[in-house]
Amino acid sequence: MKHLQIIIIVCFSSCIPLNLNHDIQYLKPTLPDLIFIDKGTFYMGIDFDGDTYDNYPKHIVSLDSFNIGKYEVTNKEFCSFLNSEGNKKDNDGKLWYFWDNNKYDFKEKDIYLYERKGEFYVKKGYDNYPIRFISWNAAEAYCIWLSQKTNRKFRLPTEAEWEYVARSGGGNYSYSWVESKNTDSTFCNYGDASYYKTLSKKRKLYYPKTSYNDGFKELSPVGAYIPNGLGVYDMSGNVSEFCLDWYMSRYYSISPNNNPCCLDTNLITSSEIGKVVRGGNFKVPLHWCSNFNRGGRGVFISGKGNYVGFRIVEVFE
Ligand SMILES: [Ca+2]
Ligand SMILES: [Ca+2]
Repeated sequence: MKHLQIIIIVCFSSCIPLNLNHDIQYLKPTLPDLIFIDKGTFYMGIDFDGDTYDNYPKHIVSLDSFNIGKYEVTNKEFCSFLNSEGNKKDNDGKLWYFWDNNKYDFKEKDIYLYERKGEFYVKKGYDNYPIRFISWNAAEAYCIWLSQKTNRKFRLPTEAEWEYVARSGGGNYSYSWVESKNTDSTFCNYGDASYYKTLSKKRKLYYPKTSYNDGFKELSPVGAYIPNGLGVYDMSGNVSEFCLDWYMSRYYSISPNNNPCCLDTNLITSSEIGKVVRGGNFKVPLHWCSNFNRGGRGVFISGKGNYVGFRIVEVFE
């Protein structure tokens, strides 16, 4: 097995499309564009409708003001971080970023940011695609690094902050284009008709068919669709986004009202070991991209996927 792993690493490294004259290395931090979100109070979650699982009861939440990333964090922005800090390992021994001899769901064509002799480059044309293949710890480390470089305070959004922004300030909208109906659309990057065609026969049996094409069969650059009511892009779809909270299915029934965030690991069950991800992505049906839909994703191994990224929040305390 060890021998096989070495072969895979060598093959993978040599297969990366490297034309350094055309690919770009980023060294200096770039501050992501930010949108100011004023403090406010809203009803988080939805009423129990017989079909809901973890996004009820609806409960009152008050939030302090913050800034949030206008877009998902991009390859260009994350590349500077990797060149500054290196690609470190999580506690499980796996690297922050994909560069691993494991069975992640990447293909060579999916790699837009790569390593060569310890330095990181972005493939030409992919600066503004969201970073993915990262662990939650990598996203957190990026926020810490950006805070140190700018003398400001960045972190991941809490789940409550994320939902408040996704709903354009707590409005009763199911999707980022300020839509309240659960309907097919072309206003965000989800698993549309073009994606459906790529599925195996077996997966098609379980995947809702749609006649809509949103313009992207796979990942899209950030900001390719209309923004939500606050001017924030891609809250629905493209990459799912890590939040600060641990995922806990019944958290809404015990959540405090002011600036809630599930950080107490004593509250969660052994099957809930993961950080919250929100917003759905280009590989799932539209209703998974709803502003209310919750999901949990492992911090370490399973956290690295071709459909999970993040955006940042700046706090003013
Ligand atoms: Ca799509
Ligand atoms: Ca997203």
